[in-house]
Amino acid sequence: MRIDVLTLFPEMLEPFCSASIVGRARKAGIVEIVCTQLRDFATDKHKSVDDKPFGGGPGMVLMCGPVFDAVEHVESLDPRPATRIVLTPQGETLTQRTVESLAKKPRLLIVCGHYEGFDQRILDGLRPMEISIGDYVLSGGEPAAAVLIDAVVRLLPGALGDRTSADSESFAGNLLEYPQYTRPREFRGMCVPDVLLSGDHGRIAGWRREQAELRTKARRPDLLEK
Ligand code: 6GU
Repeated sequence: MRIDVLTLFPEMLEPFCSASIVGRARKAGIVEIVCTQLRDFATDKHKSVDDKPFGGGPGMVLMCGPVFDAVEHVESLDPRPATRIVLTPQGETLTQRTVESLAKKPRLLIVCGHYEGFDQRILDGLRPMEISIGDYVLSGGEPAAAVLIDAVVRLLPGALGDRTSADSESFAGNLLEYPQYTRPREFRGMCVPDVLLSGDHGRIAGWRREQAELRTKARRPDLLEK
């Protein structure tokens, strides 16, 4: 897979994309991630990418010209068709289901906004998917891009190394994860549940399933209704 990111702050994303699972997948050639500076596509001498909103109001709006030019330039660098994504709090909330469908695409092109938002003609003209990562406000799309890239890349074949698969995890089966323990058996008077030390794999699986259900019922009953 190839992922392009158009951003005014590539320095926020580059270290993220070089570390941990994403960094390793990149080194292994499982994903190619290219961050492109949107400001390089500004056309005036001040290198403007944003301007005041027509009709007045606070803040600044990302201009059409640099975004269209950057999208068209970056798309021309590779023949695979890109799924265009704009990160915006106005978008559809990201879910594991959407992540799974994006992980099957050959190429993603992610545009990070800043300021008050995008000129509406960017959305009308480029027809991207509009994605939000939740109901809270970020200063820009870069943290959301990091979230999206992480969630997608870990699903690519080979990205998690020797693990069987990612799909026993929270949300894949609409249940939260069961509690996990490792050494030591006792820490500051707190003990690992006996069942996990029993060696009885049937009982362990039953206990884990029950714990996952109890936890989901208590914390995220909305997941059980789905
Ligand atoms: Cl994608 N962008 C911004 N600026 N804020 C957000 C968001 C995105 N998702 C949640 N909040």
